[in-house]
Amino acid sequence: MADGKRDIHNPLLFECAWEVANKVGGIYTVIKTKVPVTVSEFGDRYTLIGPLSYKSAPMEVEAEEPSDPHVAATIESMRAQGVKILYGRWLIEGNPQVLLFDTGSVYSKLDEWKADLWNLAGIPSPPNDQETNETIILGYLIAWFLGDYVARQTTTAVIAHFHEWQAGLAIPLCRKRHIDVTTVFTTHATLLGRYLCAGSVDFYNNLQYFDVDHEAGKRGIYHRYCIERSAAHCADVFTTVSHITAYESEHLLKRKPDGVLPNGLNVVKFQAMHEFQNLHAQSKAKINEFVRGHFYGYYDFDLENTLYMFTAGRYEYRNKGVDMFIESLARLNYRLQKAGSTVTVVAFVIMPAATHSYTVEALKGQAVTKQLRDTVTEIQNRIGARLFDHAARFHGEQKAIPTPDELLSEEDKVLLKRRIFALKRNSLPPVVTHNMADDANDPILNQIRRVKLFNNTSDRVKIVFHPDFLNSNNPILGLDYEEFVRGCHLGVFPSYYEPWGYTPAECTVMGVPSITTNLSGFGCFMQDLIEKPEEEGCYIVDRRMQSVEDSVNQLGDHMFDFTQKSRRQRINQRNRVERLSPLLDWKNLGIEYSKARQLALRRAYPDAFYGEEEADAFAESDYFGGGVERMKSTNSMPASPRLKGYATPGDMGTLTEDMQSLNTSDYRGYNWNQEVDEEDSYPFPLVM
Ligand code: G6P
Ligand code: 1S3
Repeated sequence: MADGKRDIHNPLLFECAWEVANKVGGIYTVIKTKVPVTVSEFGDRYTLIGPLSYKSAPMEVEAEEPSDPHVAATIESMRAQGVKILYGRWLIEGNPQVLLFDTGSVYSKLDEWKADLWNLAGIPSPPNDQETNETIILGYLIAWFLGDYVARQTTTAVIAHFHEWQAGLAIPLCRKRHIDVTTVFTTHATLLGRYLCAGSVDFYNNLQYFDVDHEAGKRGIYHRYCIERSAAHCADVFTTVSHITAYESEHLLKRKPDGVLPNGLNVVKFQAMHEFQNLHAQSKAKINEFVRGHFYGYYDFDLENTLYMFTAGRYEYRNKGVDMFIESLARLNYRLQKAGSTVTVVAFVIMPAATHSYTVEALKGQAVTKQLRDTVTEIQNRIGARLFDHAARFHGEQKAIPTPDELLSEEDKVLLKRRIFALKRNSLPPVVTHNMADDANDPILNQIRRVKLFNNTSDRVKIVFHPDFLNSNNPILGLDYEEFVRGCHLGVFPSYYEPWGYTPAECTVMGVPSITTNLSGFGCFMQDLIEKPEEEGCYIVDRRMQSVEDSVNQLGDHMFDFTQKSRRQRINQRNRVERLSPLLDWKNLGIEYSKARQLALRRAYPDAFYGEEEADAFAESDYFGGGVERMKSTNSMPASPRLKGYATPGDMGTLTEDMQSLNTSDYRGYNWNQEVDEEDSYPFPLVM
């Protein structure tokens, strides 16, 4: 542990995560988008540590020799003992140093380390849990590196920041081995929370009553839970990504987090508003192309009067609220039909699942429309040539304008008819683009079958389930995710379990309205910051204080109201949404990470801070020089969103030593404990 002699003014930072240069899910986005602000604070005193994935690292990382001689010596010593390491620069904005360990190179040590883990921390590890084995190896490698490094480099303080249990095992090891680093652990969810919510448990009403060891054991994740809990308890500073997950962590991991570090994005502002609006129109045109192909034979609706809604994310049917989304779509369909509406809604579900590639029907749809387009282009060229020739020729006293029959030849008509006849089909447009590995038991397909949204002509709501990531090289829906989001009109994310939720945040910075819930970290964050989020195009469904039925109705109402907006209203709303993006910019939110690191240094090296006003001043300062931009209203711009009076999101940050001494679990205005003491003894009375 800390010996108090290290320089705490220019500390080194090692940030460790499973998803460094290795995309699996949301943590990759956190790490990658945060790099520019972290590099601007630490420069080359910052290094990211993760596992070496031979699938992605060769494309993402450029090998380089470390400039820090102690890092070089440590790596050399580990290599001499058989550890394969890639050190270099991650080729992303900010170009940070990365240190990647090949876990496969030291599998021979697994049993030894498992035994050590049991002796040291009493954490068991079953033989066949590959994810845990990887976690153990990565944890031991990181602890090995840090221990060796701080033994060589003895002058400067070292902060080690760990994300999620899969990178967090090094924390108890650092503590038990008295390695002279200060540690921060950020959890992006809790293992038990995710498992419990995915079942049919009334999670939020029972949070404080779960027998955590028993529940973890019942689900076969006791050993993983032990790793997560020990990381949370052994860290100098423990944080989460939202207040709702802080509350969950307090009850499930049994340590109240020191504070909340909300997730940001690397926001790129356009010079002029219309630029992102133009991007919407361009991307929408590409989605239109897909829709023409997918619905061939049944394409009887007007694309000028069609709205694109979507949900996307990790395939967690209940946690991500897909159940609620599909149910609400069915009700929306009924309401639009009943109202005699001419609006069509095409709803996309983008969630990767096990598949055996595209269906023939889905591929055929794109092929026949492409053929039709090629034929029309050929005919168009021939008509152009005939028209030119006709106009150029001398006609004497006769008319110079040709008749349609003179322009469209019999051969052209036959060709065109053949292409049009090829658009006939015997089946309805498919609701899924791929052959599912387990079609009969797929929860999304079963729900679609239950509510009978089969893309009939009479349906005003059509549905397309794309069970794979989007990519511009795909033969179907060939757009990158960002392009796709920009082309859509509304993102719908009615999550039940969502520690943060990047999907609606990404919509916001791209100027796309979204619906989320007050059980998602993002939803609570926006609700806390903005007075009337729905007026800004950020709709938040209440899934806490009302029944499921009422939540579905509320979601349905938001969707229905959205379909009633005019194009002009939609354009205005997109402008308003886009103006919220500074709230989600790392340039503003990065300060919470800085505070966490400061707190860690203060806890590990209290003597070094003795008599210094600096640390206190730091917590108060406007570190990134601006905070959330105050949104000025001009005549040409939509009115400013009304913020709730916080100058910066940091004002709502909770990371102070004081927080520890407060006898309240008020993470940001929610006085959870007080509510617990009230009559119904529930933090929020959810009737499920
Ligand atoms: C953007 C474009 C406009 C276009 C509009 C369509 O704002 O700049 O030219 O008319 O998108 O909006 P909509 O909501 O109907 O897709
Ligand atoms: C987690 O990923 P998930 O989709 O499994 O971490 C993300 C990044 O913090 C967060 O946005 C998300 O809510 C969590 O659930």
